[in-house]
Amino acid sequence: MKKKVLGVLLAATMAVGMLAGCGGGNATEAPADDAAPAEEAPADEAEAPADDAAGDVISIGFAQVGHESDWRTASTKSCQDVFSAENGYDLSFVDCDNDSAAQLEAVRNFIQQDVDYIIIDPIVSTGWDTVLTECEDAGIPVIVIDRTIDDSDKYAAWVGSNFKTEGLAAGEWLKAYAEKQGISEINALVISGTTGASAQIGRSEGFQEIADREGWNILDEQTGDFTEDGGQAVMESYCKSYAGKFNVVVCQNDNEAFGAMTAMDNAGVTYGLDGDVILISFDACTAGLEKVKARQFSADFECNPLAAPFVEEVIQTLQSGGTPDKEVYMEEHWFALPDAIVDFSIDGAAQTMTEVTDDVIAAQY
Ligand code: GZL
Repeated sequence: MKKKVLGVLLAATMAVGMLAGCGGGNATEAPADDAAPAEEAPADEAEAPADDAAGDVISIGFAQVGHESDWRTASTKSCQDVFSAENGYDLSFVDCDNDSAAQLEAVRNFIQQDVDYIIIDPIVSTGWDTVLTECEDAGIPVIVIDRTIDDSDKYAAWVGSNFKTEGLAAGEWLKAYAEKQGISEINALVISGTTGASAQIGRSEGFQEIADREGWNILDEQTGDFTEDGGQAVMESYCKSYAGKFNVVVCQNDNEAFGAMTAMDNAGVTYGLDGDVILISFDACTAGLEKVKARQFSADFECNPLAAPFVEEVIQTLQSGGTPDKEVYMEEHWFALPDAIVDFSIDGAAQTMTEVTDDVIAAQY
């Protein structure tokens, strides 16, 4: 369908602000001046029919990273639920299976299909300017979600998280928790995410900044590619190479941490609130919070996957001829059990930790 930018008033769906997550979390610092933290979620309004004035369906091409984690599953479901046929959309979804070449090809196919909008969650943050120029030349607005594109700004908006803040939160929490536990020396092993993904870059950068400031030993950092198999393979290697030398393991997503648990179990290494090793994870998916509740994860730092309602607001703004905020930051929460809830700040901003209860787990994604 030819895309149209319409002067259709969508005030009813625009007036309501939006709030990501369960509410009351740590609003992510928005580094850019024009960044606007996401506000109150438009609840029912997000389900309002999105047809344009002609009643035509709005076509969307979505090039998703892959299916590598629980987080990814929730991200995909969020988009499929919001951009459904009953909501007035025609969603062309491509799972790019962590293959950057396939992702670029998917975007070019969307251009050929002349969709109204293209959504991209970029596997890696570079190599995008050429294809985004092709989208611009075709008059197709691009909305980036989750991970960032660092070599081009030819997109209408980005909706996601501040990954460096997540890394800083994990580091500042570890400092406070180690002090509470009377741990004076940190010897950490890091299982990082997909190399070159902005989530990996930001979490590594944030945690390393605290490690450098505190004089911690980062014994090694290897990629687990955000998968459970990857986390297990790296942790098996670590258990051999650094046996008895580490007291912290940082996994850059829950699925890597699940794999690391298996490897440490097999190697007889104890972890979690009652073990020898502090185990830190990111994402805070439902299964991850269950590990926190079981005292196996020491803490879990959320990255909110439910971007679609905020993307829909961007599309509605564009449909009505408006200009969306260039950056929309999702709220994040930092999760632990009471034994591991400590006071800490990020760049002087006091942080709130959320206790993991059965209700919190039931409400997660
Ligand atoms: C982060 C997202 C990452 C998650 C992983 O925003 O891109 O990719 O942390 C996922 O679970 O694989």
